Amino acid sequence: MKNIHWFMCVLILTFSQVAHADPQLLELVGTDLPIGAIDPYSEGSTDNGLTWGETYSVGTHPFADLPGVTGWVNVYPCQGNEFEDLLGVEITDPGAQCGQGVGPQGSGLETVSWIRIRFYMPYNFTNTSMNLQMNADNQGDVYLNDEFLATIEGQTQVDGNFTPSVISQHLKPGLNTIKLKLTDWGGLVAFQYHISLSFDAISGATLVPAAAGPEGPAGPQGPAGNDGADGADGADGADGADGAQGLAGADGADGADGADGADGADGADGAQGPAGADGAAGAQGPAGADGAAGAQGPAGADGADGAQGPQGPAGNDGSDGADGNTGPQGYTGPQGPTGDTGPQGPQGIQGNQGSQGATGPQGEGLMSGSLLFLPESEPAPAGYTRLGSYKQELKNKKSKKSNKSGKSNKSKNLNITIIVYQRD
Ligand SMILES: [Ca+2]
Repeated sequence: MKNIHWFMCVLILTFSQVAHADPQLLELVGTDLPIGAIDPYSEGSTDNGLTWGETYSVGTHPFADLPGVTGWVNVYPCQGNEFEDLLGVEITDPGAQCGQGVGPQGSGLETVSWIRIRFYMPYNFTNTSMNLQMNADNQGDVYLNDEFLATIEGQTQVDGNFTPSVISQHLKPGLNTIKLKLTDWGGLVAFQYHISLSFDAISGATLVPAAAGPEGPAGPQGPAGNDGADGADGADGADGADGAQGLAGADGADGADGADGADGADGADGAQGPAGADGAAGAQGPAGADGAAGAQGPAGADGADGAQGPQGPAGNDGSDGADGNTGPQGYTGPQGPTGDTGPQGPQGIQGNQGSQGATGPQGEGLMSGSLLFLPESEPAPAGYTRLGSYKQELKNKKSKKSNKSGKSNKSKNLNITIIVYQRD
């Protein structure tokens, strides 16, 4: 499929069997291939041209397309905003894996990739013109055979600036290279192109297939072409014309002189001899160096979780937290036990004199120094001092009254001990 596309779209040739030039056309489109397809015309480099590899169709792009072109190309198999690229590789570093820049222009964080398109031009081409159209996210510097042509930003159709005189100044027979320095400022990164190169020559241009490896050295020069055939004898002895130059070979030897003509009037010149045969092709050059390494394969599946490790050592105690707000007042608790009697307080201030009390009962009426006589059986009274005692015989009057009743006829005296107290 890819080879068919390459054959049909890249190169339109008109062959010529004779030595006069015909119109030739080389047309390159990047790209209308499906997403993930390798662009057969361009090669990419992420190391400033040290090595070159494939470029990829990355599908549509938010920028406007070039007329007649629908897909975009990137050196990386991604545009920088997917979780994995077109080859299934997980994207963990968009800058390294997709060429995605991370800053605006001039921030110093741009990423750069290079693209090149190579083709061979025949010898002796004329009337050359190039229609070069490119889109770049975000900036492209365009070179032809290392000669700077233009800088484009976003969609810029570099068209019409490359006049035949400019093109003829930079184009050359043999290998030619168009380069694009692609600088990205962030987000998506891709480029798009449509190149039409027309000229007149006896043969067309030949594309160097992408990722074909470096160019081999030139082969040795082919052998000289055969000598041109002798010119036909001139009717009147004129020399025959030189043989035609062999293609790519050394000049053919001069044709042999024609035979002398007969005397007489000169005849007309003989017809030109046929062209000499083409020289043999040069030996094939040595094989090119190996192409750049392929893209990294997809990441493997995640491994199973490992066993739980041993418990780590206890951490240090954290610092005390800030004091909390004062909580609401709690419920009243049960009454506590009676406390111990406290020390005697200081003497209080003398109170006011109380009101006069009620009149008390009448006292005993004895003044200090008065004597009080009490029988020995009575307890000592308060407020008195005992002075002494004595015995006294008392007449029993009660017994005389009883005698009048006739029951008791004999009186009896009472002997008692009297204690004498004195009022204090
Ligand atoms: Ca961008």
